[in-house]
Amino acid sequence: FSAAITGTGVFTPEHTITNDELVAAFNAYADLFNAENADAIAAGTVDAKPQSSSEFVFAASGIERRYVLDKTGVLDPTRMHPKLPDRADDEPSLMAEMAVDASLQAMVQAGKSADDIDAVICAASNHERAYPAIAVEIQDLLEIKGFAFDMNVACSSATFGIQMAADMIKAGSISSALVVCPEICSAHLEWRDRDCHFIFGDVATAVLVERDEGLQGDHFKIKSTNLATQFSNNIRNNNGFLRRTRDQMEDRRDMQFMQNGRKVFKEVLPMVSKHITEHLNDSGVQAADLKRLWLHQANKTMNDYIGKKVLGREPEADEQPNILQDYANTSSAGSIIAFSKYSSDLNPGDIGLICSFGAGYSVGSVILERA
Ligand code: CO8
Repeated sequence: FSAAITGTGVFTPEHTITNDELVAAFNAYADLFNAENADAIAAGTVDAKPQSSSEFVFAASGIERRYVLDKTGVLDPTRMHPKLPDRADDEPSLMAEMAVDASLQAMVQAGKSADDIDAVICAASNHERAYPAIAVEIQDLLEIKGFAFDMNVACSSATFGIQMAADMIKAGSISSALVVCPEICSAHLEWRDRDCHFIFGDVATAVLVERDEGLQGDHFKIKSTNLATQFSNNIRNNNGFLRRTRDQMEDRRDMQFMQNGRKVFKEVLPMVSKHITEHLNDSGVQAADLKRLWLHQANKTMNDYIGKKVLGREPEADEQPNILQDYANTSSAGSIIAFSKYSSDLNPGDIGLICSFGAGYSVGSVILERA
């Protein structure tokens, strides 16, 4: 058997935060902090919070705005994180609700119903609770039979999930699976840290992967997938179920996203360019054959560099579409949003590559051919 992507969907939250709005809130928070800590700052025991700037954010990342589930909490200088009301156990969880929205879009695009789907993989950087798995809840809400499970490979969760689905299809154990990536990045971002407060946004994506046999509608054949990981502490979040076993857990900085951005930047570029080049070589695909690269959406300069290194020349704007200017970094969902929005114009036989990279480190690439 072989596998194909037959549908995609993107759930986009209603609220957007522009860089100017974000920076105004951060600077108001910094002013408050500095006023409250004026004596300690004067005594040299606490560092004053420096101001952020929209110009820096755009120049450093290429991000212009981001979508979030709740804007008011994030922009309240006395709060600086989203306010997402608790839901009763018999109500759909937030992640499940977002994923169901994206999944229904993918199913409509593929012309498939719940009866045609055998499995659900919820692949994301954070899961709203420990158990029951969010994927099983999504399966229940969509009335899909078969099985479902959660997995986490941070920003590479989508490509790792696509390989899991494709491999199960190739092995003959299922004939189709939904790979969903609901990402509530606003909840793990430290909005009070100017080094990273601009980085993330919220979104959910869904990809329907099916056995490539008698498929009628538009689809992309999965020619091959390739995954790699290499341990690094440069992107880390220490939040987890051992939290309450530790002392001084209130408001600890390491319970949110932390990174050594400069190091990540330097290490990502060679690792990802090499990974893509080797995957292409192993699959007998020339870089010159690639019509499109759908890259992880973290940083424009990083993507420009990877595109140039892989193609051996400056990519044309439509060869390597970015969505990060509008969505910011949405972790595992970024490359899938780019694929979902910028793939329908490819012609039969055209080849493209999805590549994710993230904490772990983790890199995943998927070579696709338009049927
Ligand atoms: N406003 C004004 N000034 C600021 C601000 C701000 N908001 N933030 C920092 N500055 C200042 C700093 O204090 C510093 O000042 P000084 O030079 O006096 O010390 C100066 O600006 C430069 O700061 P940085 O060195 O932090 O700025 P960079 O130019 O490095 O940009 C980035 C920061 C954008 C975070 C950059 O380092 C980056 O993109 N790194 C790559 C990592 C990344 O993209 N992380 C995103 C999340 S993780 C992820 O999605 C996975 C990515 C790849 C994983 C790897 C897998 C193989």
